[in-house]
Amino acid sequence: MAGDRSAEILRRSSDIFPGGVNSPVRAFRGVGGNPVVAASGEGARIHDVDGREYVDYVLSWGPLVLGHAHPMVIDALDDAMRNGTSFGMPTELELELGELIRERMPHVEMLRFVSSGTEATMSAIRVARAFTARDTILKFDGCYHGHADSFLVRAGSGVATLGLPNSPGVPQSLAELTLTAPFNDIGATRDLAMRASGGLAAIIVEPIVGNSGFIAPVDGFLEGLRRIADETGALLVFDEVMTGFRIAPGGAKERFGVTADLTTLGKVIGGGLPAAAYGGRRDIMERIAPLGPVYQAGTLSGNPLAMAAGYATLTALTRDLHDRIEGRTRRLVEGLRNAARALEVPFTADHAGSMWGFFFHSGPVNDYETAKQSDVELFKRFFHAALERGVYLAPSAFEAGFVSAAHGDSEIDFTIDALEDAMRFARA
Ligand code: KE4
Repeated sequence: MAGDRSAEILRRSSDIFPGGVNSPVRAFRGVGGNPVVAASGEGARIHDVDGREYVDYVLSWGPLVLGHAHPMVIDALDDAMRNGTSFGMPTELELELGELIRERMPHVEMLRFVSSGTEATMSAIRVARAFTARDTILKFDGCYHGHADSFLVRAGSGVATLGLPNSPGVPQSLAELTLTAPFNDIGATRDLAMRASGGLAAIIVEPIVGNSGFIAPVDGFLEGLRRIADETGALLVFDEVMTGFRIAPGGAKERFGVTADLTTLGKVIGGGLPAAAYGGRRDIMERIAPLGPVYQAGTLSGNPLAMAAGYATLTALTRDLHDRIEGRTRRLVEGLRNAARALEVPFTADHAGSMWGFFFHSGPVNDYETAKQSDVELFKRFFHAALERGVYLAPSAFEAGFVSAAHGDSEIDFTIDALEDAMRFARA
């Protein structure tokens, strides 16, 4: 349960912010009870305003792949901010981060920085619609691509957590331009794509779904999307806002060998500050203003502090460090599987790189409909039991978890013991 100071802050916040929060999934509506209020973060740990400590597996919903307040990021910010915090002008910092991203993901031939994943996906769809001169897009049930109107159709993350079918306020005429297929169902996807009147502008997908819980693509699914895109003239968009620099150093292309026409990034590339990007084929990105006619702009796009934090983060995230974090993530997932097996709790868990997730479901979970059949009530009890034992998980059965460079063997051992005890308590 949240402490007294958290409760008091939330009481006041609820008077000024809808639900007391600045993003819905933080409100604990998916697990009940009051959210804890963060006070500080150090490495793998956070402290709430009541002085309680937790090993953190949310890591700001993905950005903090190095952990909280990493010295390299703090030093980079300290240097950058003394030169000013924003210019609204080109800077060398944005160039350095852009070139580093392209070095790691050469298929991103040209990119544009924005300040949130929503801006990145919204802009990617706009340029895809312009490039193809088509209006209809196809997304997947349970995938979340941010809160731009076209995406709030059977989305994941907070939309799934709150059980909202689709968001009011999205014009029906626009929602009709978004088709939704079941993730991992290439037949249904092909049928929808072939029947789309006027053809598809884009197929957008989370290469590994992190917004319905963790759901990996079955063999051949992403390759199938590539083929459908090629056959129909639609652009393939990999939304890597969450998977980027998490599932492999070179992202989905390295992990799955499938090349998207456009890629969106966010979270990790800002190192905890607001930065995201969209990019890909040069012939598509050259349609973006001021080079081309497709307009997109942003006051704080390429903000020097965010660029400095992102550059420090990606520089530190060597292939060797990525592999080490992946190894600890694997040990965590295997430890939880063993605990569930010993306790005879229906459970399935998986990971890719430093991103992981689980369901209280015997598995396999290959799509959102199956994910929704998991035992959410057990998840709620488990979440709070974990919190009481010093482990902070995503407050939703439909989110992924993350591990950072700061999660050492002692944190993983502590977590496996705590979560096994939480599972024993929650299953009763
Ligand atoms: P933002 O606009 O929140 O920066 O990014 C939107 C977005 C786009 N694409 C993917 C694959 C994403 O996961 C997200 C945002 N992820 C959620 C958590 N699942 C952010 C947390 C929140 O909404 O508070």
